[in-house]
Parts: sequence; structure tokens; C-alpha cells
Amino acid sequence: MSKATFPKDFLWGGATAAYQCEGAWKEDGKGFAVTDLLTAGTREIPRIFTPEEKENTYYPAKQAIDHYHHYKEDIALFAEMGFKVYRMSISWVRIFPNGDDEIPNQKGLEFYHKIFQECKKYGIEPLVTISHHDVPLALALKQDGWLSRKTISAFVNYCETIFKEYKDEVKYWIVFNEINMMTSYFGDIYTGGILSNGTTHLDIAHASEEALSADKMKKRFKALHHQFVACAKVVEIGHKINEQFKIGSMVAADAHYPYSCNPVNVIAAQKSMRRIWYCADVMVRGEYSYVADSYLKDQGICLTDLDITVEDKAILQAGTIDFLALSYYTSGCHAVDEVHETTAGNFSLGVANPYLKKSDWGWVFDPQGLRWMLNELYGRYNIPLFIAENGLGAVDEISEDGKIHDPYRMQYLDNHVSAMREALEDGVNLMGYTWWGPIDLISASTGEMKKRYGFIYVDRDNEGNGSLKRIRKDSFYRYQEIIKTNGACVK
Ligand code: BGP
Repeated sequence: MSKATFPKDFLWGGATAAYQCEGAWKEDGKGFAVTDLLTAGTREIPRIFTPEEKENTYYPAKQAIDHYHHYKEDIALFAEMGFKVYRMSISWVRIFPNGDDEIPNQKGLEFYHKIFQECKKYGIEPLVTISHHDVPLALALKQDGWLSRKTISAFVNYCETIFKEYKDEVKYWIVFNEINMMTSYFGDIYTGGILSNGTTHLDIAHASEEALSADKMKKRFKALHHQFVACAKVVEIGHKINEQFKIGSMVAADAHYPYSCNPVNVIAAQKSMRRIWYCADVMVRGEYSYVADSYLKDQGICLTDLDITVEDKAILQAGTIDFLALSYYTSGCHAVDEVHETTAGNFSLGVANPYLKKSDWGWVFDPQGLRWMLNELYGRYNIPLFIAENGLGAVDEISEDGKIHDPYRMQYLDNHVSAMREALEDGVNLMGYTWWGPIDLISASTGEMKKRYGFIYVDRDNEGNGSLKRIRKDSFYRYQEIIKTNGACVK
């Protein structure tokens, strides 16, 4: 039997997020997002959130990689690699500095027009994430961000504004980045529910030890419910503004395996998948499924705690998404019969897999897990899938020849492209693939520059020093070849 190939119109590209690359954090009328005010950390040191900008403190989002002023150069480099799509996010606070202002900030609107025009110049399709972690600080301070229903209307107004503004320039949208992250240790920052929770840091080092009261979990899940309602409303409104819009939303979908065939471990792994199903079921099927009850019960809460109204239910039903976007980086195992060494990821993932190697940040390499996850998702939902993030954060060195040789990244890329092709052979409907951080940018979990994902190196260090010069890494040319051959060059 001949091998499946990638569809002719497969959307190859890369993904970034505003606060991790733009910089220019106070320029042209932009307000603060909560994520702007996170200090830099490391794998061991938490990022601290400060409700006000502190003197003599380094905030990575302040300048990031200064994409705001380098966007032409950056998009030209993406075009040189052959990108068909550029996934980027609009910063809510560039458009509405306080989140709920009466009038949008024209300079903010103009900036994204410029980005889309630049993409168009090279035939690159924009894919816009509407909310990538960056809840407006003003809404967090005033009303605990997504904990308040008032944030739903502010968000819907923001979406309506950008849908109308860019309706002829953008076709593909992702409403929420990794919406299931709201229930993880990132949740208090990403929902803006900081003040009520008293949370002031983002602590990846201790994420797996986190034990929270039912009251705190209730707040996270309530904020998440408000995002579901907002997402559904926005899907409906978007389709009315332009019926050609393809509007998706996204889950973090790392793979979960039983550590052994001991049935108690199999059940534990199955249960851990509820962190994906809980969210995707609502967005794809328009209602909470049976897994919601048991998942919430394990957090000490129940569905009635979330104050879901009859009107909410109707909204969820009416606004189901057109495609499901996912991020996939790694996998973890589940064991409840014995104690084992743990592993890391953008979620805390449980036990390390003895068959797999790890990155410097402890994320295991598992391309087969991507094939497995795509099958799980497609089998359950039967709607098109889009891999909106996948990539390797690694330490890169500039060699004596002035170049960056990154065979480890090329290997990671090849292996995941190969796994995607296998998933296509399995019959999965996959629309596209955007590598996370095609250009080095700020790490979300640690705030480092040292954790580099890019095919393009950016001269900038963890303290914010460097010329910001862009340099093509070896992987730049590999991705270029992969796109040029539509994946055929990968064994
Ligand atoms: C995802 C986020 C991205 C990105 C990525 C890599 O969870 O959507 O914003 O940063 O993870 O994570 P990190 O930057 O922590 O290495």
C-alpha cells in the first residue's frame, strides 16, 4: 500500500504569542496584560507576578524579541522557509488597553493590519489566536478577570471588534489557547483570578506538588466555564460577520499512558485524559459530558458549583467550534501502584516513561504519542484537527563558524512530521501544523530566552541583553525543505 502524503493544501507554518514576542509593552497606547507583569524565572525559580511594574525588575515581556519593530524581517524569514500559515495572537490590551474600554485603540488595530498585509505579500495565511494567556490587568484587578461574568461581555466585544476589522484579511481563528490550562497551576494567572486566589507566582518547579482547596479549584473551573460561554458566543457571532470564517479553539493535548498494564494504572491514565475531554467535549459537542461529573468530584466540587444557567446551556449548544486545535509536546505515564520518578511538561504529567529520553527541561520526546493523540481526538470528535503547537525547547550555542547547528531540533521535527504522516495514513483529518516558536521567544513557563524553540536564533539572553539580531539555524533549512516537498523529504 502506498504511503499517505500530506494534502496539497496542508497548512505548514509556525506559531507565536503576542506577549512572548512583541515587546513594545507600553507603545502606541497598549495597556498591561497580567502576563506582562511576570518576572523571569527558571526551571527551579518561579516567575513572580507583580500587580504593578516594579523598579529595577526585569520583565521579559517588556521588550521580548521586539517583534513589534522587527515584524517585517521576521515574516520575510518565515516566507523564506515557505510558510503557508502564520499563527500569531492579537493582544487584547493593544486593542482595548483596559479590556473593556468604549473605543478601540486605533494604533493597536493598525499594527495587526500591518502584520496581515505583510503576510499577504508572501501568500501566508494568518491564523489568529484571540486569547493567548493575556487577560487585561485592569480586568483582573477590577473583577478577578474570568471569575466575573462581566469579562464575558468585554471579551465578546473585543472579538466582535476584531472580527469586523479583519474580516477580509483573516479566515482562521483560535478563540482560546490551551483552554484546559485554566485548571492547572497556570490557571490563576491565565484567568486573571489572581486577587481572590492570593496567587502571586507561576511555579513550574512545584506544579506536581500542588494541592489546592476545593474553593480554589471551584474558582478555576468557574472561570473556565465563563470562557466556554464566551467561546461559544464568539463562534456564533463570528459566523454571522463572515460565514467563511473557520473558528476553532484549542486544548493542550499531551499523551497520557498507563505506566504498566496493572489495571489500576490503566484506569488512572484513562482518568487523566479527562483534563482534555472536559474542555473539548464542551467546545466541540456543545455540552458538558458525563466525564465532567467525575472529574470535578475528584477536585472536591460538582457541576452545580459552577452556576451554569439555562441560557448558558443554549449558548454552548449554538456555538460549537469548526475545528479543534491542539498543542502536543510530550507525554507522561500514570502509576498509582508504586512511587516513580516524575516527568515535566506544560501540564504536570506524572511518571517518566522509561522508554523515552528527555529534553533539558525534562519534557520527554515522544513523536509516536502525537500519532496516538491525533487518533484519540479524531476518533472522539470527528472534526478537522490542527496542530497549533509542537516543538523543542533547547539550549543552542553559536559555533565558531558563526552558525547554529541544531541536529536535535531537526530530529525532533522529522520525527513529529513522520508521526503526522502516519496519523494521516490512519485516516485522521489534519488541516495543518504550526511549529511553536519558529523564532526564539520568551518561554511561557520560565520566562527564559535560553529555552529556545526557534529555527531562527535571536541574539538575546535571559537578562534581556543582546543585539536582537536574527540568525538562521540549520533547522531553518530543514523546515524549508520539508515545506517545499510537502513532507515527502521526511522518511
Ligand atoms: C504552551 C503555550 C505556549 C508556549 C509553549 C511552550 O503551553 O501555549 O505559549 O510557551 O507551551 O512552553 P514553554 O514556553 O514554557 O516552554
